[in-house]
Amino acid sequence: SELSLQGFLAECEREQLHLAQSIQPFGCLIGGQSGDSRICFVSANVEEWTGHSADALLGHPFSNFLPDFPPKTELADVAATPDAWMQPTPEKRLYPKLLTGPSGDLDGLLSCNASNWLLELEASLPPTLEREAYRLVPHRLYRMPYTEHDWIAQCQYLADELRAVTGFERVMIYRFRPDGCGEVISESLADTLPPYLGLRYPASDIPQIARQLYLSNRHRQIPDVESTTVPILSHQGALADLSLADLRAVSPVHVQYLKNMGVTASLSFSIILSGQLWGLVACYNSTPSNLHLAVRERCAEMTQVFTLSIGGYQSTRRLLELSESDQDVADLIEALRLAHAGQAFIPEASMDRGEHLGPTLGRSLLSLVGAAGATLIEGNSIYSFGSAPERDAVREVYQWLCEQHEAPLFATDALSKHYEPAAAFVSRASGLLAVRIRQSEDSAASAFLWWRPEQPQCVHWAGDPRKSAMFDAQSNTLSPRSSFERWIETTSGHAEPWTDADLLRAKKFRSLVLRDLNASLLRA
Ligand code: BLA
Repeated sequence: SELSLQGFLAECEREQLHLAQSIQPFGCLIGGQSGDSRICFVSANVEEWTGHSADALLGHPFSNFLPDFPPKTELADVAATPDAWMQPTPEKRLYPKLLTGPSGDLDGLLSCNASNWLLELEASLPPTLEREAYRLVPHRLYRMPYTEHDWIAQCQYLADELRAVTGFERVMIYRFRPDGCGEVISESLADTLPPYLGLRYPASDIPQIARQLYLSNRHRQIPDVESTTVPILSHQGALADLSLADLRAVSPVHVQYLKNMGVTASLSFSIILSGQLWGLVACYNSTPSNLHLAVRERCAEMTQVFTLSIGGYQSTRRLLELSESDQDVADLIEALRLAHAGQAFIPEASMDRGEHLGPTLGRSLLSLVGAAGATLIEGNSIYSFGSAPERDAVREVYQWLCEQHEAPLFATDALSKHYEPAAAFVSRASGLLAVRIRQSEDSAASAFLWWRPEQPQCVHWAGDPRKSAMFDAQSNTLSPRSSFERWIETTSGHAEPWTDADLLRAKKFRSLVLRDLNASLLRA
């Protein structure tokens, strides 16, 4: 039922992922309090990886375990004691082949935060794979996309390239939208798999706490959802904070989600732009897959280079948008002038569709802010273009606007949340952007209203996701397909939100119309 779903989702947001007190078994962990090099937690598998028993480590100085740490080559930048070395530092440090355990060389990953330091150990890359792992990031990733076509190609290139390097079956670029929900904007996948490209998902599929963790970690690996987690043994009850741990055990809910997707291994890379989590690259495989730390690091490097092109593309788009918006506003003003000159403003009784005002006017109106419908109100006349509510409904919306909203600009992606009667035309016009030009008692009021339809109609999907028979009803609550349906539910009554650029265009347009009006008033 709806209530239990809400309760379940709230539960997800409360799960303290970083305090899991267990790890995945693809390595082992040793840790202690920040600034204190005594060991106060180890994972229960520490002996099989290092040859040192938990008892021999817990409560003892770190130097008993690794006398040569910190490495001599790094002594210059920090005071020479291990205690100083284990102070909180913002980064993680990778030490290839830090030591040799019973089954071979181990890479070390040292991380510190305010509460504790952690040293994680994983199998080192075999020499035969080194060449591949340390290959340079391909030149093409440094290209700056200028056009939308280049941008799409760049995303595809990253997805294809990461799929080739990781050998995974599906690689998706998953982008967070302003309201926190996510959209698959690019995808590289094996022929046999159903595409998720273009689908959108509710924000709750990736809880806030998980997003926070992706902000401080460049990659996250889950080699096998069937593997058994390893508990962390603690000295005198200390709690390990695993925020920066690569080995952190996975939430049971997410494990279930992955199983429902038919996924056994998952690998994700954070896309961080201006300190914000812009999105994720999510890689999935139906069989277990454990990539070496060096390979994960290289993939993270590729993702980071890609991030530069997002920034570059965004600023190019912004400049282009500025000049295009000037042109579009000018075109619309011109179309309005022509319509007036042709005396096309016939009394409302004769016609309420605006087509007779000339084809350019309708087109210019709609394209100014990317709307599906537009209404022009001049005194008592109402002209609509494209997909807009009925005339009487429009009149009432307009009346409500004049009574309730002082500001000349009003924008919402969910009109019915502000104005209840709008529920009657929610699928046709959930979004409203309104610009009023004059409102004084003696002058004829005029206004421009733009409409956008309810959201799912705008989503480009490959096939109807609701027709997928991939998942049984029992697991349905946690599959990407059922999540997509949940997204449709949570966004019902909402249109694609108006962007800052849309609002800027509307404001520009308003000030130009005002200028023209004032000019003609002066002439009169
Ligand atoms: C993590 N959930 C994730 C991640 C993705 C998704 C991409 C990042 C890590 C990963 O890929 O393994 C969601 N994956 C998706 C979506 C698609 C996809 C939407 O392929 C669509 C194609 N997940 C839920 C609910 C909860 C939840 C209701 O759906 C509530 C607990 C939890 N998701 C959840 C958690 C993580 C996560 C806890 C973090 C996993 C971790 O890093 O330990």
